[in-house]
Amino acid sequence: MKNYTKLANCIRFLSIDAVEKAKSGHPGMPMGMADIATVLFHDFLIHNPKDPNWLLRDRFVLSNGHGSMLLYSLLYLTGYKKLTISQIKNFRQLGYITAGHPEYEPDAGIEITTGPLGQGISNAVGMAIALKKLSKEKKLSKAPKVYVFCGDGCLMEGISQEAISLAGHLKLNNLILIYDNNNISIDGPTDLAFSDNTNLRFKSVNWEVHSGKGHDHENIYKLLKKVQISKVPCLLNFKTTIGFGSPNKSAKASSHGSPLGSEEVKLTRSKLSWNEKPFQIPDKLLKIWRNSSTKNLQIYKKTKSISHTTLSNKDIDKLFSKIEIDLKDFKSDQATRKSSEAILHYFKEDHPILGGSADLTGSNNTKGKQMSVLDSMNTAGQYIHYGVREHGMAAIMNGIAATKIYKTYSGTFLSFADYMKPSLRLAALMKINPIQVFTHDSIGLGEDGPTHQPIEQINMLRLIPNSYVFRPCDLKETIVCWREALKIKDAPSFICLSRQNLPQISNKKLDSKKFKGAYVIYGPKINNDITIIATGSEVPLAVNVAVRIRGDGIIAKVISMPSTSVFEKQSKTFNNNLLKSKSSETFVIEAGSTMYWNKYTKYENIFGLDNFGASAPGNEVFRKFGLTTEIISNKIIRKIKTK
Ligand SMILES: Cc1ncc(C[n+]2csc(CCOP(=O)(O)OP(=O)(O)O)c2C)c(N)n1
Ligand SMILES: [Mg+2]
Repeated sequence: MKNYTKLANCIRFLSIDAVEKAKSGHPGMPMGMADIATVLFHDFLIHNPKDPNWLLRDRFVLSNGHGSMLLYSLLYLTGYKKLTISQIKNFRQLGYITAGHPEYEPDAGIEITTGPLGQGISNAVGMAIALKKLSKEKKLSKAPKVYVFCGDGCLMEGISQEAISLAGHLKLNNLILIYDNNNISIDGPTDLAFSDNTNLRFKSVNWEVHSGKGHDHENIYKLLKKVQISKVPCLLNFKTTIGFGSPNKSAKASSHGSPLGSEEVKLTRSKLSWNEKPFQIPDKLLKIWRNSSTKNLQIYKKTKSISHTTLSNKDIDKLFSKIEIDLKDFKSDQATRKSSEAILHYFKEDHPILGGSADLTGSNNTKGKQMSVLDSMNTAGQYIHYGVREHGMAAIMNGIAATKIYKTYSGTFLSFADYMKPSLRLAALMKINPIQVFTHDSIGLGEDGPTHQPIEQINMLRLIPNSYVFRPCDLKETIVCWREALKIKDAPSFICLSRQNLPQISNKKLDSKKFKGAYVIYGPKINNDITIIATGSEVPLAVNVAVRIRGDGIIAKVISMPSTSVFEKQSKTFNNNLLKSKSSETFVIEAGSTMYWNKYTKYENIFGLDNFGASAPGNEVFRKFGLTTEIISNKIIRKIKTK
């Protein structure tokens, strides 16, 4: 056996020294998990630092992302080119990839962004799903594995239960969760707030569970060996000591999140017999680390040429031109969620697409008719029944999207976007591209009432930097929005769709080849008196208003704006020209909170609602909140005539 203690101390002291130099960070976790990480990387993890993007590598996820120096140390020691010693010396500094918490950088071996606890476990479930699916499609004998480190915090977070429950159900035997069971979190010993029987908890959701000693290299090796051939996901529950090696701070919360301090660093060096200068790794040890992945070269050579296909923009354009032509004569009123379904029916079995819904398949209309269900028997399926687990679903989708193997989408009601927000934000931060289909997108859903009627959600989504919000008004707009969302490589998309039927009105007006997020759907392009912007189900309402006020001599142009995000990326000239009117009065109609629209016009010109909806048929709820042709027309007429 190798001298794991010395190898592990390389991780410990790189972490201690980096945190010390940065004057901030979390030394306790890397010190506590160094032994397990060392055995894992030397003897089990299949990766190639010289080719970080090797498709069939194992994935390593640090769900307890505060221990980021553990990951950076491992990547430096094993020889990832982007992770130089200068990166380690500049931990937490501007412009370096060694950020406070790991930030997605696959070229450097950072497989996912973590930090918000619980997310990484769930991301790993998505990676395991994608890798099993890929392996089945490629007829490989086994799937790459996903190893995840997590701490007490990740397991206290509710999202972890959603993810492990689905992982157990799907029998993801390529998923190995390694628990840093150190009984410490920030406030002190975990018994302040946490008395779960973690092993029983995992067993109850069909995991294989083993307990081990996290500083006993033989024991760590034995358990990692054991789980290589499991039929279900595995938990390795290792008892560890946070801050291992620090005479005064080990096993204490004080080692969690601040530098040890120069005195304590000295004492730790002495205790662990580490006589090197800060950031210095003895050549002999570095060489062993650098050679640790040579064991993988054979499998690397055998599988490096295996690749996966993606849907190119050209493929997408071709498919969507066909959809547009096929459906161009569709004239009936139809909910946009149904229009969306009509599009999904065009996806083929061999398209690299992985859809799903959080138990609302029949309401979100998210399942294309040829899509087979992905389950423990059919690991190559195209559709996941996520169950009622929205937060878990969004994080699992991030894991799928981060592998870049499949384009993933799924559905729930727009009002439940709140349940998913932390993961939606992380998708945007990581620049990955899952698509969320949010149906029942306004008070127009009616009788299910205010708990289900979204108000502020669409604007919550619009406020997430680097994300795309779509809210089409009919079938043709839905086709264009789906096409655009599928093409986006570096941001998540949110497609908001109606429950209620809507007329087909964009046919002649929307130039689908030149989509700029907004266009004139009714009225003259120039020399109009006023401008009315509307989105989704309120576009037909806006057109009715424009027709009605024409009788009073007011000429309005109606702008349908199915994507504020796309529109706001256009040139100022284009945008100003589109919105221009003789009176410079712009009105907005959207059945949701008004605040976002302040940048387009003044508060009194916005027809929306800053209140919760009501339990009643949809058109009555619209009337209650003043969103009818008559009420809006009268208000506009009064305003313009008294100007
Ligand atoms: C969602 C979320 N809530 C709170 C935090 C702040 N936080 C960071 S680490 C931590 C304690 C985690 O305890 P544990 O996982 O046991 O880590 P250890 O101290 O053992 O390294 C907390 C509360 C966070 N990062 N994410
Ligand atoms: Mg802990």
